[in-house]
Amino acid sequence: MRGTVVAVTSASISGQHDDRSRDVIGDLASALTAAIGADHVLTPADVRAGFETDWTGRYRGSSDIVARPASTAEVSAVLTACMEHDAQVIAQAGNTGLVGGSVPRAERDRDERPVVIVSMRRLDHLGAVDTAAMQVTAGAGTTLARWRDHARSAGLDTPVDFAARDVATVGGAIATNAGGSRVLRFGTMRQQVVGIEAVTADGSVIGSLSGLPKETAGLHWPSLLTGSEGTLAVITTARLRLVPLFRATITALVALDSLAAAVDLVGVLRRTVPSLDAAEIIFPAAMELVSAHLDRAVPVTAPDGGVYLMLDCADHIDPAESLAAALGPAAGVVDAAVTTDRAQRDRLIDFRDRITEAVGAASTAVGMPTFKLDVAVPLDALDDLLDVAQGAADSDGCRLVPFGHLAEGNLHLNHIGARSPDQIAEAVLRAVASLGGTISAEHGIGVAKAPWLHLIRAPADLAAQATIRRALDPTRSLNPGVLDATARPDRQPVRD
Ligand code: 2HG
Ligand code: ZN
Repeated sequence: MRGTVVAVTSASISGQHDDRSRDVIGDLASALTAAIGADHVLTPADVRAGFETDWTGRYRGSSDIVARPASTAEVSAVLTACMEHDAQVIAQAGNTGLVGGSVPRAERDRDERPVVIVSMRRLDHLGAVDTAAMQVTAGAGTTLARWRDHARSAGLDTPVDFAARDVATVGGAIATNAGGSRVLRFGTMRQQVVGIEAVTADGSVIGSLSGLPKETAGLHWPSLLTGSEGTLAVITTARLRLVPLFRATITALVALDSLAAAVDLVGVLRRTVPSLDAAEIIFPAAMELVSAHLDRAVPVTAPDGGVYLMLDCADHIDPAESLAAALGPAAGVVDAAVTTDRAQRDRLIDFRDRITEAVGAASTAVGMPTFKLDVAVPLDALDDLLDVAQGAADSDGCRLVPFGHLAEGNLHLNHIGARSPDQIAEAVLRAVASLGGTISAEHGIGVAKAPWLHLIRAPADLAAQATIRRALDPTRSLNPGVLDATARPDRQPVRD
């Protein structure tokens, strides 16, 4: 948990407001205290500060109160109080988001309304694993690692996994329709949510946790709320699908002579190796960075113009033979380090899982937050996308570190030391759209991509989305600015 727990006193309300708004915030703090207890209504600026900046340090906003409810009923009481006091609500859990969607808006984009961050961390309950239905109920604040460990303790596994698993939560993963490395086998978070409970801006509780695999009885809340980034309702609990726990695993770090060879190999593996669990692409710039960060030599070397693929297979029977049969004749494979040993696998996987950490360290070293773009294009457009991204990075003078999830054509373009992020975004996101891709594959739109949403959504489409949003949140209280196609790039992001 971040920050210290302190009781509310009127003296602890921040000094940036006039008397009238200080009164409103004081009244709201009292109402929240009555709803969830003084220990969970945090007002001092230094305590709130821990909730006001995102993981990258790029997005920072200001709030008046942090409320920490522990149940759906408490979330409902918090949102009711917020509505009565005309407050805006930012739901936050792990705060590992990368698009500025889980922190409040920057001071300059704020209006007069009070801003409450609703921290979901205390909603971390896990129900008993239903092994027959292969489902479990989890509070929105449950971390992906706890969800996974809980499933594994019952002989099952979780279908979604990614590097931020120790901090990222179920609620955040649903809100952003997160993906990660197992998408090629099990799909994104959207495919895992079989039931949902959420609270709308007026405090109403909607949804169901019955988890019935077949039901056609009106709107499907899991489908509507997944990916809505806290703009339609605050997700409090989810009924989640589980998958078999495959104990026979093998990991291969493969060096290939070209991106085209990697794309072909993944196609072969998807068609012939049903145990394929992950196919992560690491470009040399990312491999060099993570290798230096880990102070560990890469066991295989890709030639100039080559790439690395981190492959993972998992099955009930040893997948080694089928992987070897597919890798052996594959064109363009230069070298491969293959292991079934747990400790050695972890050391190999570090070269993929710790790239974000390595990028973070490099950003700290240059004293600038990294500019991250998460995009996807059809596989045959990846080369063109990389050319545009490299061109934009060269014009800016920053360092491009690309890696991602190859089967979905999903690249994470990290720009270290970027001086003109908006110009890079403009060039890359326009190219992505014209190549038939998406400006966000798994991180969401947040505030970071909102100005470019129009590139991939028609005006009528955006208008229909705005109508749905207004219907559920008529006072525009939930995560304002996020997923807002009318946002202008010069209003965000906040730069140091
Ligand atoms: C991953 O795939 C995450 O590890 C983070 O989506 C990507 O740091 C990033 O750009
Ligand atoms: Zn990713």
